Amino acid sequence: MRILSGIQPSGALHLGNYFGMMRPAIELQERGDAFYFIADYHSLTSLSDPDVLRRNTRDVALDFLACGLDPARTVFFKQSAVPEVTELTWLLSTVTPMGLLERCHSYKDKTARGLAATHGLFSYPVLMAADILIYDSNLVPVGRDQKQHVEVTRDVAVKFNLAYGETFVIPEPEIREEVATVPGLDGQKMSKSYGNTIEIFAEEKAVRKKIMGIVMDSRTPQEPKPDADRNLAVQLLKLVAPADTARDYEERLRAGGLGYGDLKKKLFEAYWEHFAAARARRAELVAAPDYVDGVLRDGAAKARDLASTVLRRARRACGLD
Ligand code: AQP
Repeated sequence: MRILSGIQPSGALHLGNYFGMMRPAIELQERGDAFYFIADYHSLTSLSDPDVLRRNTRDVALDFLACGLDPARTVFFKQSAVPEVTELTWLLSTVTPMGLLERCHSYKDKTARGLAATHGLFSYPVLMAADILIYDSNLVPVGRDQKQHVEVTRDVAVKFNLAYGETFVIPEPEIREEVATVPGLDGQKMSKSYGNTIEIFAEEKAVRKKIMGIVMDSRTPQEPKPDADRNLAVQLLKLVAPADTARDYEERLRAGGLGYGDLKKKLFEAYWEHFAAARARRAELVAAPDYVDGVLRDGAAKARDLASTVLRRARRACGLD
């Protein structure tokens, strides 16, 4: 089974990225042949500073490796190190109905939030289809926000196969219900562009301030809170704390007697502890830039090998060769 997933270097990675995609992807390394990439072509739809793109790309590599991506098992590479994917994007775009792209939420959401309405942003799902299909991927671990794009990929692959004969594997999304949409500091989906994130690796003081600043309602600590399961800090605590700790805090909040300040303090402590080992590993990786470069270089060579084979198959199928 081949597993494929990507992450944009469009800003610092956060708990939504980690629990929605990185952790499931890291666990899936054990179950198959994993290909994970840093989606730098994609991030050009929202980033226009070359230095920032270079720095973010490096940071994503460090973050993913620190969190447990194992380059001995997984092919890890920069999307743009495999330019074959852009050629496949063109082939796929010729069978992609406009209506399919027009129905995608992401374009509407992002332009509504002020991103430039470019062709790249509009056709992003076709590049994503190429990302997935060019590695004959079977499984794509993603957060719920990407489900529609994996469905577009499936539709495009079926269209191409119908037009030119069996060429592409039809992939399945893998979405974990319990972390399908991790909420941000304001309760909306945690997202780099909403400014509501808790980064995986940020300065202690800055994250503490963010967590302690989560706005709660004005009920007194003594008041029982029957809606404790909907409390944002409880929801986040369930992700980062041991299950019995999270359950205990939820029960104490429900019963009354636990103040929001103490709950947020616990959330910060659990968050800090959850990523302690990864933080130490990241510091080691920062000091080993040649190692990180080597991982990405080796990954790109392996990815390119497979991508060229699949691209050749597609070129032959549609008559270019
Ligand atoms: N809040 C979230 N809950 C669950 N999964 C999430 N993902 C992102 N946010 C959440 C998943 O992370 C993977 C990589 O995402 P991405 O950075 O490539 O793009 P994104 O989904 O657009 O992430 P952001 O933070 O929301 O970035 P911006 O603001 O730049 O658009 C994907 O699998 C995604 O589902």
